[in-house]
Formats: sequence, C-alpha cells, structure tokens
Amino acid sequence: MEHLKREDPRLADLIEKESRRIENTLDLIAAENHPPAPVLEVLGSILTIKTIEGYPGRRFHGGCRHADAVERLAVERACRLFGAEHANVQPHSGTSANLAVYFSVLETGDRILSMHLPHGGHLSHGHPASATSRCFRFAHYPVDRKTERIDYDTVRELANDFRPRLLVAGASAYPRLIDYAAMADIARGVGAYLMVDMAHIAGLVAAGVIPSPVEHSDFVTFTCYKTLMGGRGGVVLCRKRFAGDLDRAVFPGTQGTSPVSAIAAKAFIFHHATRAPFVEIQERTLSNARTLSETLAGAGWRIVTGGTENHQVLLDASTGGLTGADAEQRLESVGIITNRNAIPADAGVPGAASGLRLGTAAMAARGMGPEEAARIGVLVDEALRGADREDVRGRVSSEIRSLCLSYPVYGGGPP
Ligand code: DSN
Repeated sequence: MEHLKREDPRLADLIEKESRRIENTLDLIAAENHPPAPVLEVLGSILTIKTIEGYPGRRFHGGCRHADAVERLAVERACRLFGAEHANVQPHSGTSANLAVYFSVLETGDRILSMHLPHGGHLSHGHPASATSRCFRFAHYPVDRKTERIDYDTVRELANDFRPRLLVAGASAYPRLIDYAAMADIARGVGAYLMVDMAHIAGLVAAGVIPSPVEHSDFVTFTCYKTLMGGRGGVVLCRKRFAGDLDRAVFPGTQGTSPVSAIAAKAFIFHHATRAPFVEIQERTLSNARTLSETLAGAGWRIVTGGTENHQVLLDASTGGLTGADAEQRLESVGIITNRNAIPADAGVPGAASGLRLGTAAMAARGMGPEEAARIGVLVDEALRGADREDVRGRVSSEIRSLCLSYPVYGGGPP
C-alpha cells in the first residue's frame, strides 16, 4: 500500500481501519467470510486492467491471451469441482447470475415460482423492489407455518396452479437442507426448468459436507464470497444444452466486460476448495452452527426451524422482546457483527425484521471451533440481555476482543 499511502493517505487510513476492524471483531454475518490471502493478492493484481468483452478465443478486444487462459482455467476448475457440464464465471454478482439464467431460457413476462422473501428467499427471486419482478411474473411459495420448513406438497400445488416455466430453489435465510430431487420432480411435473441458487452454501457443497444440487438442476447459481470463502462475484453452472443461451444472456445480454482479477480469484478458490484445509473449515462451519444454535436455544432463544443443517442460525429476537435491529445493534456494540433478518413470523408485516441471522463461516475460517462457538453463544445471549448494563457490555466486549486476537485473520495487517 506504499503508493496509496503516499498519494491518498486518507483512503489508505480507511483501509487500515477496516483491516483492524476485521481483526478485532467477530464476523457472524452469514453472507461474509475471511478469504485466504492469495484471493486478496489476485483481486488487487494487474489482471484488473484488462477489458475482455466476449469469451476466450472470441473477444472483442486484442491482447487477451493470458486473460483467456485465466478464464478457461476458472471454467475448467468450476466444472470439475461441482461436477457441472458448463460454467459461466463472468457474472458480477449473484443477482447478475440469476438475471442471466432468467433471460437465457425465458421470455419477458414468463412465470417463475420461487421462495417468499420473508421466508428465506432473495430479492433477485422476484421481490417487488427488484427489477426481476418487472421483467417476469413471480409467485412465491411459503414455508410451513408450524415447522418453518419448505412443504414440498405446497410447492407442488402452487406449481400445478401457477404453471411456472422456471422453479427457483435456494434461499438467503433458510437454515435447513433443501430436497433438490423433490424440487426437480415438481419442476418436471409442470414442464419447468429448475434453477437452484446455492449462493450461501456453495462452500459446503464444494467440500461435499452437504448434498449438491448440481445433478438435479438445469441451472445452479452461486456467489463466491460466502461459505466458498472469496473473492467476489457470481457463477452459473448449467447443462451443456443451455451453454450457448446462458453465455449470450451473460454477455452481451445483461453485462459488459467482467474484471479478469475477479475471474482469477474464482479460479483460485475453486482450486483451494479441493484441499484438505478448506474441507476442514467447512466441516467446522457446520459443527459451529449446530453448537451455536444449541447454546442459544438452551439460553431460551427461539431458533427458527428449531435448529440448523448449514452455516446459518436464525434467531427470533422477539423471544427476548427485541427487534432484529435492536439485536444487531446490541451485538455490534460489543464487537459481534451480525445482521437483522425477516423471519417467517414477520410475513405480512411490511419492513419487520424480528430475526437475527448468524453465520459461522468466517469464525471457522479464522480457526475457531465448537468450543469457541459454545462460548460465543453464551456471550451473544449475555450481550442481548444485558445491553443496559455497562459492566456486562464491558466484560463481553473485552472477551470478544481477546478471542479475536487469539485467532488472527491475517495477523499483521492486510496482505
Ligand atoms: N444475499 C445477501 C445476503 O444474503 O446477505 C448478500 O450476499
């Protein structure tokens, strides 16, 4: 950073502060992770300079020899890692990846059935605030009111009534496994394509610690920065027969040039994901989530769906008389970073977020295991209930800080 420090010390200072924040606080945001240092090197590398509209061997700009090799490597590694027939590694984000799938095989105005947002879905699955809802007609399936899990009979009934051309499975706040075979069967029954958005769980799938949707789906989309550990941006996997339509829908359909540095970071992480330490982190992510969930339930908090089978724990903050926003703020004040989230009980109450979404991927990446997860559960409970007591806040805050210092992310500053 010596050039930046010299030319823009104010910006350099903000980067250093962010680096200290990452080291000194506990990241429990389910949509974040601590990428391995090479990811940051690749993202900040010279590869960011090149403009590459098109695909390897078919570019609209000269000088793409090395960029082509990088993209081919990323595609080859993505297909091998996930057992996919085709991969497009150019999407800027998960939303761009989803949009490209919609535009690849659907016509504007076609029907899509996806999960209701307050029940765990995602904005790009047709929320009224998302442009996706202005291009396609969406209906949403709920989770079961009692179990808060997907009821596949309900999804089937809705599919039979609505006759979607695309069924979307996958969620951004759903702590349970999804039965992809059942979803594929429902889609087939109405002649719909099946797209699985595995953005949150891609790392767990890559490590083989939870089931993969790939063999059941026509399209699978994901992002790289959650359980998959970095860098940024989205990916689409699909069956060979959709490859041409999908690639055209990404470029030129919905985006222009993609940063080669981001594609290269994807190539790195697909390689990294085949190694034993990555698999160990994913295993720890799962066991930490179970421990955190059990500790919080033991302390009297209602856990949405009663537990977890992935990296997420959804806590009903109203059990302690709090909103999700109160809970998020109370935890941040002691160095625990989370995010408020709607939960199924909020459905129909605009803007309500009674939930708090906790994720264990980043804590596992910095080396913490179930013992730390259990202690963190106790500290979360104390911080939520004892927010008006300065002594409690001080004690929790200092314990979180020393826990973080014992598990450095990058040690002496940004690599
Ligand atoms: N999809 C958003 C989330 O789950 O928080 C951001 O990745």
